Amino acid sequence: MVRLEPGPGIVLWRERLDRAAQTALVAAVRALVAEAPFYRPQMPKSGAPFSVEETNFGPLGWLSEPGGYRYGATHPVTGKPWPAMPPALLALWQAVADYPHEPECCLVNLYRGEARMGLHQDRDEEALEAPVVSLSLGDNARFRIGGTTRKGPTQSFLLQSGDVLRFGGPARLAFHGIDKVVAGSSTLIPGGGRINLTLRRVTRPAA
Ligand code: MD6
Ligand code: FE
Repeated sequence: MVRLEPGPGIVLWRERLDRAAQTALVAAVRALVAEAPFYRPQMPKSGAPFSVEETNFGPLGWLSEPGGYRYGATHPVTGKPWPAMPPALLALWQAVADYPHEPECCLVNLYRGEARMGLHQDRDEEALEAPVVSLSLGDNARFRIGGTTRKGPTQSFLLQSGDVLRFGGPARLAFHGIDKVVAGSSTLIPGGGRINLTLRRVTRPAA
């Protein structure tokens, strides 16, 4: 495992999970997706469909709807509460987040075909003092990150299966996105593609 610091507040652990751990996590995700299926979110206002499919685990799920972004406790299609986060993800958060409270949302992004994610900030959380931790599984992806304004310089690096990225502090509100996914670069996920699991604290813990 190699720990890199591509910029202030950004930490990247290369292959933080070995292949066996990745395989186990994919199996856990697939089992939970049977309860909380992937669905295609819609952009605020326009209602245009995302190219990625999403679901969530944990007490709160992140939702994008024509009315805007929000956190909610239930799946928009099934109406059921989101399944609990796999213990391996809670353990990962505890190992890398450097934050004393549990995450509340695990957003699951599935990239197949030409799916990508435009530059955005993660800023729908009250607990901005908590970092965001993300894990990549499956195909390689070109990740782009800049500063806290939409304009200005950016850098990009490849995220590979098993890589863990944390951003917090000065990078907590950095703009970031996925330029492209390299189809066929990994055999981890049955049916191919890339899964990204993003862990976040949403509410500010009671003092
Ligand atoms: C992705 N990731 O890797 C999209 N957000 O597919 C994110 O949007 C992200 O990787 C906040 C923190 C880390 C991330
Ligand atoms: Fe994000």
